[in-house]
Amino acid sequence: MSKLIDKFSAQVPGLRQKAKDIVAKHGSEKISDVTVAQVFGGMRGIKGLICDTSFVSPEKGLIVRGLPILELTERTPEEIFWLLLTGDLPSEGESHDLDKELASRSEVPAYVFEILNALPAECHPMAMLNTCILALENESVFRIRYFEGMKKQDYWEAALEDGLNLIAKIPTIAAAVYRIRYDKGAPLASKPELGWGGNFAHMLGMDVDQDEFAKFINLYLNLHADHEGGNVSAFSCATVASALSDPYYSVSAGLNGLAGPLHGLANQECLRFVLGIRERYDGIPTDEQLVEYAWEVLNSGQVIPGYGHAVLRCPDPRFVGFHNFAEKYLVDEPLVTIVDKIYRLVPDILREHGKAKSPFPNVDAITGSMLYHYGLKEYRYYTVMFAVSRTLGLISQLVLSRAMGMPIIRPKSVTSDWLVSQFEEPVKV
Ligand code: CMX
Repeated sequence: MSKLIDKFSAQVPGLRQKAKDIVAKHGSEKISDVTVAQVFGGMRGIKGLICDTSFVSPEKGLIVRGLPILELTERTPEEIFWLLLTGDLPSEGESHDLDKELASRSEVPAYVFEILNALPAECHPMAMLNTCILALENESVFRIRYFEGMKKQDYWEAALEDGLNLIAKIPTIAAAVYRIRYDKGAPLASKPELGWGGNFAHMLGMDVDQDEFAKFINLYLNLHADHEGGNVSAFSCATVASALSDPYYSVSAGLNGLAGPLHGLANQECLRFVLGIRERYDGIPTDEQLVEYAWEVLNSGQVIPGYGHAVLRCPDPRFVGFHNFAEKYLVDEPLVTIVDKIYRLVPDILREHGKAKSPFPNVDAITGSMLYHYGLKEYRYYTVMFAVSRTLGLISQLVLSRAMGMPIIRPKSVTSDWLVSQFEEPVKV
C-alpha cells in the first residue's frame, strides 16, 4: 500500500467520528439564514456545505488546510494533493512515494487515444478531455466494487483508488488533447521521472526553456487545484458523487461546470480581452485608450473577464502568485504589461460602473497571457490545464466526503408561487 493510502486510512475513523460528534453536539444549532434574495441569487453566502480541503476568505483569499496559498507556491502539485487530502504537507520520503505511486498508474489505455483521434477536428478541447474521462469510467474500481456489495465504510478506499488512477493519467490525456487537437504531432512519450507537473510540461512539447516552463506549469497546477466547496466545479462534482456515481462520472460533471465562461473558461476570455486590446491599439495602449476600451466592453453589457468574484473581496492571491512569477521571469512580455495596466486601471472603472461586488482581479486575469508567452497560444485549450489541476481538489473533496460518510445531496426547492404565498395574501378575484 502507498504511504498516502496508509496515512489517509489511519485518519478515516477519526474523520467519521468527528462528523458524528459535531452533529451529536451541535446538530440543532443554526449557522445560516436564507433570504429570498439569496434564493434568487445563486445561493450566494448560504452556508450549507462542508469542505475541509480549503477555505476562501473574502479578505485573504485561498487558505489550503490553514496555510495561505502564497506560502505554498514553491510546492509541487503532488504535495498540494497530499496536503488537501490529509491536512499535512508530505515529508520528502512521502512525496517521493506519491510520485512513484502516480507514475505506476499513469499508463493510458490505447482506446483513449483512438477516441481522441476520432473526434471532429473542431471539437472543444474541454469536450475532448471530458469524453476521455467518461470513456475511462470503464475502468472504475468504485463501480465494480459497489455492485459486488462494497460496504459503506469502504467507499472512500475505492474512490481513492479511482481518484489516484485518474490523477495519474490526466496529464497524459490532456497533453494528447493539445497535440491532437492542434496538429502538433503524435502525443509524446510520458517521462514520469519528471514528476506529475514536469511530465505534463514535457508532454505538451513546447519549444521553450523546459526548466522554466516546468516551473511555470507546476505553479499553474498548484494554484488552481482547489477553491473550497461551493464553486460550480466542486459543488457539481460533490453532488454527482453523493449519488455514489463513481469518481470518473463525478469529476467529469465538475469539469463540465469548469467549462463555463463564468468559471474556468474565463481564462480563455481574459486572453481574448488582452489580445483584443493589443490588436486595437497596435501594442500597449495608453491609459486613456485602455479606459476607453474597458468602458466599451461594459457599456455593451459584457463583463471584464478576470475581474470580480463570487466570494473574494480582495485581489486574488493566486493572481498575485502568478504576477510575482511574471515579474521574475516574464519581464519583457508586452501582454503582461497590458495585464498590469488593466490591474492598475480597471478596479476604479468597475467601482465607477457600480455593479461588481469585487472590482479586483481573479486568478484568470493573468494566466492566459503567461501561457501565450510560452507559446501556448491556443486559448481554447486553457481550461483543460485548469481541469488537470482542479482534478486534485475534486478528488480530495470527494474522497473526504465518502470517508466522512456524507449522504446524498438533496436541498429542498420551492416554487416561486409558494414563496410569494409565504409573504402575501392570495389575490382575490
Ligand atoms: N465586469 C462587469 N460586470 C461584472 C463583473 C465584471 N468583471 N463582475 C461582476 N459583474 C456584474 C455581474 O454581471 C452582476 O451584474 P447583473 O446584476 O447585471 O447580473 C453584478 O456585477 C453583480 O455581480 P457580483 O455579485 O459582483 O458577482 P457574481 O458573484 O454574480 O459573479 C463572477 C462572479 C466571477 C461570475 C463575475 O464577477 C464575473 O462574471 N466575472 C467575469 C468572469 C470571470 O472572471 N470569471 C472567473 C471567476 C473565477 C473562476 O470561478 O474561475
